[in-house]
Amino acid sequence: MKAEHRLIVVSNRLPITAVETTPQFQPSSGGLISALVPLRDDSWACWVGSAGAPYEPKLAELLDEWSSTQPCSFAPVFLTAAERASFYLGFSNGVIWPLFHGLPSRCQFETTYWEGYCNANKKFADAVEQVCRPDDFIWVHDYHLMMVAQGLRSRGLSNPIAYFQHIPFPSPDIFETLPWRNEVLRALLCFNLVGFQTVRDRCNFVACLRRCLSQVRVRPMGETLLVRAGEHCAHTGAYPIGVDYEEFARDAAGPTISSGSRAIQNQFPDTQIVLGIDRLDYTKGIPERLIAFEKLLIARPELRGRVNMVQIVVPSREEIPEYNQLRLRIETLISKINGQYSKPGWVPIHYFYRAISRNELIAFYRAAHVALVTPLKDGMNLVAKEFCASRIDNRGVLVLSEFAGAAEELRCGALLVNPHDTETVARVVDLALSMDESEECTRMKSMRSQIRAHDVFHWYRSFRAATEESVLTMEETPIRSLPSPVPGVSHVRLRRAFAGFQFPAPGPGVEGR
Ligand code: GDG
Repeated sequence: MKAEHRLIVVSNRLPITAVETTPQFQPSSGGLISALVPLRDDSWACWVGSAGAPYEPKLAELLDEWSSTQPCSFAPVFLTAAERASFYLGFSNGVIWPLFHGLPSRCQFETTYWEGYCNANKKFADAVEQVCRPDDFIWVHDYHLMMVAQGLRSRGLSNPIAYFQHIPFPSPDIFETLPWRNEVLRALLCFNLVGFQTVRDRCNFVACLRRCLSQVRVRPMGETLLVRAGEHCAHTGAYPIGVDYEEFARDAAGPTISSGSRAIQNQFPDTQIVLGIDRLDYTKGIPERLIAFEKLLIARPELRGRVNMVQIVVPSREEIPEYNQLRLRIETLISKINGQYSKPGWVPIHYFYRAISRNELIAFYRAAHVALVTPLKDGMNLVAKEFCASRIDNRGVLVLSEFAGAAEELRCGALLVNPHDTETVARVVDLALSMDESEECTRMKSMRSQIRAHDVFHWYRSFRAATEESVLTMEETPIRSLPSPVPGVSHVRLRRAFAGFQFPAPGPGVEGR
């Protein structure tokens, strides 16, 4: 591997976040961080992201110190409170998050949010420009940062820049409600590669290009599509994210988790556990799931005292009022159900509103009879995959929303449900609780082999290979048939920049898995 061929990772959050009001850090939470952390290898030169707090000299110093002990350096982006309000809370989580999850009625299309988003994306691009060398590969993550490649191209950077979107991409009827739809699409086409979780998302992206932009041409190129719209051009493909299967399986087999899982089962003697684990979010379908569980208790009263639901909710985006309202709704539903059906020695729903340790999480995965993963819409959903990876006993049933990206891969063994149809969810949970052992094993084995073969390292390798391919293809395509992907940057210049570009092979920690 040549030293100059390095990887710059860019995400909204660094893997650690400042604890408010104190100069301290804690690990960041969420699926994106869970997925990226195990991938760090020798080629990772720098991780650019927000530190989760405005600039403060003590914080910057602490972060610097901490960064020097890590395998790759960290370039913090410090956002002011006003920038955070418009970029993060306003546009990213008040517009793009609901819109891309198919909920346009929740969007607040404020021009000031859009302006804040564009300005913050410029700030991220500034930070990348400062750490970036001419032939570094830049890998941008998720919907907060869709304008970063455009910012870098306008500064004249011609590095390969790839984008992976962890959340869904909506259909044209939904996407076109965005007042800045064309700006967003054109900015996405400044990346060399635009990657999605599922084929459905990629199809939606192409359909949105066709609907909103003129002169759109699409050409299949191996595993990807080459899409062009006027002066803009990029590759696009589907790369379903995975989990570190071997690590989950190894940890699940260890003595700490085995005894932790037994301890949980002992606390629920003679009852089956139905498990839900989610970040607090309206896309995760938590109230609908609780209603389905109540319908199960109504339809099958003999299950009362014989089944427990354990719902773990990890606090998230607490400064957004809607999230607090959601928490209130969940807690009201739980107390109503518990108030109605509890009897001495048995409470139907056990509820945790906090993050638990990774060991406890895996112990719960192992102790559960049924994992109830029912988002209304989800890019992938790692909980579904982690549950299966942890089931070294090949037991446990996964009830999975057909609207989670994971459904595309796990239909081989999961019981798929429409999370809005709470009566059917209740019936399917009932089926799951009474499934015979051999069917349970066959289904779980089949999901585990899929998850093992398509783990997070497979995802990483495929995505990097596709970026390399997209750069090479661009070199081979005759200039006349391929308009410059970047206004103001000639093909000659791009070709010169990519000439002889070789992507570093994944480090030993990756290859070995
Ligand atoms: C986004 C997309 C996509 C949860 N509770 C605890 C805990 N977790 C971990 C899980 C899992 C992660 O958080 C949640 O990941 P998800 O995939 O379910 O959801 P998002 O955060 O919404 O992630 C999603 C993902 O990005 C990756 O591309 O799958 O669709 O929305 O890893 O294990 N971890 C610990 N304690 C908890 O209490 N330690």
